[in-house]
Amino acid sequence: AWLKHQVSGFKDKDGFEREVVRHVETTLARSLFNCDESAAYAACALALRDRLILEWNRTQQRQTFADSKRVYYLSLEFLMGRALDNAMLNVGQKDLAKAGLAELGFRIEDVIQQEHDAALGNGGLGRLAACFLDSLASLNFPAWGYGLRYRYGIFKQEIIDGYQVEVPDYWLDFNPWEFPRHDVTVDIQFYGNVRKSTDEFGKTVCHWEGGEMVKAVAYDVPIPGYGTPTTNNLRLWSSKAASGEFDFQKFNSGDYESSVAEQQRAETISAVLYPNDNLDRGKELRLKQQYFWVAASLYDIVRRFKKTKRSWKEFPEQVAIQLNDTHPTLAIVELQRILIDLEGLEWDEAWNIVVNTFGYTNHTVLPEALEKWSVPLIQHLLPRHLQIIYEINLYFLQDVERKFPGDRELLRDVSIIEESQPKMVRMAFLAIVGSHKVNGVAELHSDLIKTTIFKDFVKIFGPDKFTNVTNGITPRRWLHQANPRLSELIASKTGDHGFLTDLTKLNQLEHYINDKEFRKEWAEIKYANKVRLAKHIKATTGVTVNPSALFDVQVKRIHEYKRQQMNIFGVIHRYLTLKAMTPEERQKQLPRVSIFGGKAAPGYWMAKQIIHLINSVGAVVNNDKDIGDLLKVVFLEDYNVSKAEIIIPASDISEHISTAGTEASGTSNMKFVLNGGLIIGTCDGANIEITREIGEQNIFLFGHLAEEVEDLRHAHVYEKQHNIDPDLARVFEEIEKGTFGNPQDFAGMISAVRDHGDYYLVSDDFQSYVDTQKLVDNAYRNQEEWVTKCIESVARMGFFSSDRCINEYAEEIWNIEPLKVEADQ
Ligand code: 26Y
Repeated sequence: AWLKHQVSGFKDKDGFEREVVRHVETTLARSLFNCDESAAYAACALALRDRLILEWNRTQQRQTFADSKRVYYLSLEFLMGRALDNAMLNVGQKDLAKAGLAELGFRIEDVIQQEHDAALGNGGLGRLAACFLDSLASLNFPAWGYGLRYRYGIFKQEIIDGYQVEVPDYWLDFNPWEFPRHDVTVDIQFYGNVRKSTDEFGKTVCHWEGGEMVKAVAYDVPIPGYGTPTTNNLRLWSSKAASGEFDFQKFNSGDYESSVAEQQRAETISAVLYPNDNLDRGKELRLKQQYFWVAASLYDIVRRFKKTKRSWKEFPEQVAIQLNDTHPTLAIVELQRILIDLEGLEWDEAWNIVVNTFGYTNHTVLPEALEKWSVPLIQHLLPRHLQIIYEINLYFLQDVERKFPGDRELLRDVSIIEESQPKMVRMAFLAIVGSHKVNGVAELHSDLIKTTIFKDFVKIFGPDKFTNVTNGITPRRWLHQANPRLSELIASKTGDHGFLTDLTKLNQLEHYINDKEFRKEWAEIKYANKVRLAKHIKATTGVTVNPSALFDVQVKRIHEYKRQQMNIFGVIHRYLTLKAMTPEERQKQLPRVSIFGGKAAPGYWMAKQIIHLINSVGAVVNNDKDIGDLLKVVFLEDYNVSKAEIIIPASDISEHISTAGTEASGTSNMKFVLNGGLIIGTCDGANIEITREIGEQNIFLFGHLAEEVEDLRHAHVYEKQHNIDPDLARVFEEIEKGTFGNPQDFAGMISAVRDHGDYYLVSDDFQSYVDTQKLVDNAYRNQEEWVTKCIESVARMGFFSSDRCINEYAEEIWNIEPLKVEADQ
């Protein structure tokens, strides 16, 4: 009953089996006798895909026919993970598939694991986009995602001798989830110059001429909603040479090699995802990616709008475009260009349409992550766009001058063009000026952008332009799929799986907090998930861990602001404390497994040093006979979405310990709590709202507050040698003695704290961190109370569904409504 819509699925397992066999024998041209797990995966995916396509076509027809407003989510990253399990669950066919596969001699878990992750993203921002697509379809919103079809996703991480090594992630060998649309192409122009002419009415018209052409080819990915008739579309653009397979002129004149080279140059644009997360490097190829993707997407959106034969002023009533960070900001300029240069609208009329169409989401306040592009680079690559940017800036600054006459400082501070050498275009400022709403991703973050980096814009546009939409996660993937046993247990108490579409229903669990049988099953499920992770740890690292120990997890991109260095320093402190004890004392300590995972940007030297230290500490601690099971330290290689699905449900405590004010929201914090784990964390990002929802008694908060950070940093500047916390100094001493290998290897991490101002306040928060970890130990000793905390927390996590989040965007920013289907509602 909770699955509102029954898709055109298989009637029974036999029907499913027949289709799998058909695909094995015909599509894959293999015999059933040599059908291995990978062939079983392929056939299973193809069988399911056939059904998905029907729903997808119907959805697109329905949405076109209804002619209602659509939302377009522009994101350079979509961190989708695997699709098969998600597709089976969303269309309600997993049980049947499981039975069918079993008859063919396969375990569904093994088949699912054959799939390569679609890893077109770095971290939080990309995974958020993926959760949003799931919610948009599950809530029946007419929505499209637009992104790039990278040939290489985020690199695969190998750990060799304790160091990160990057391996290319070529993932497209077999991808049944994408449909090439060779008939949907857009020619994209680069370079060239601008010619002016005068039309018959004496108006100046600009023509962007010459330069290079590259072709964008659409690849579509179906996004099924959970139990809904909606299957939305994710359109990814791939680049190829505009002249087709070969430049025939060059080919015929014998210059075969250079025509192939040209082809390859064009394909370079969509070749690789940039692996930086929260660090802007200003590479020309990345700007090319951004324009390529934005221009193709806008051409597509405008083409679709034009088919409705409406007048241009209705554009914002038909189209909402959300910018996932500043990466697609050129879309603002491109739409203005289309309207004035190609469609002949007046500037003001066009600009009104533009502003009412766009919304901009900010994901960071870190200065090094705020995008800027040099004026000479834009001038070279996109000459007409630079002119339009200057004109947007001119009108904006005139407006500022009218509101605040004579304030030269203000004009300089808010100018879209930074008067540096070379001049730079500040993309966040352009995004703010060109959008009707700007949002942060958690309350604290949204407050911070209003009072720090964007405060002048609040003064100019008023506070209503700025809003908060606290992030959320999809409970389908992050509870139902990742933790099926917990999902079933919850369903057995709440009556059905309705909590998966209305997560606030989890609050019914509060009635069962004292239910003995329920608590026992709850604890058993956590234990089973830990056993599963322990097996994974053994298989991938060789380290044996005790599933009864407290599992302490920090998995996320490696970054100084996220403070994995503080965590490993804390681990060393724990190790030294244990070593100093008598064997009798040691007997009384609580065993703990410290689990790390995450990728470092290939050029981020300090992050790589942190990974190396974690592995070096593990090598010593894990082999120390005095320590045994009391402390294990593991670094899990190649953290990604499918690994997260194993790791998160197995956590007892997870670490979300960023310097206050630096982590915009965090979303894994929500995933861990939803899976019955607790948090040790700072008062940062969504941790604050999680605390408000689940109660202070259920979270381990520590450290300085965001409002104190600036003063603390400032104070260090005046102390020549920063006064280090004594326990931390002891840890440094041990590293410098060579206990964990060559101390030179870790000198940078230590001097960042001791000699370079400790920008991330590792020393300032260390005492508080260590003390709070002791509280965690003590709390875990009381298993009864611990389980109570976990159940109470899960019961109160309803707010953090991405469904709630998407409904807020729909209401506050996009002004769109779901598209109901008569027969289903
Ligand atoms: C400029 C470019 C190199 C760049 C590329 C990727 C800049 C930023 C990023 C990625 C940022 C990111 O993942 N931000 C995270 O977004 C999450 C979703 O809102 C937040 O939960 C998380 O706090 C934030 O760090």
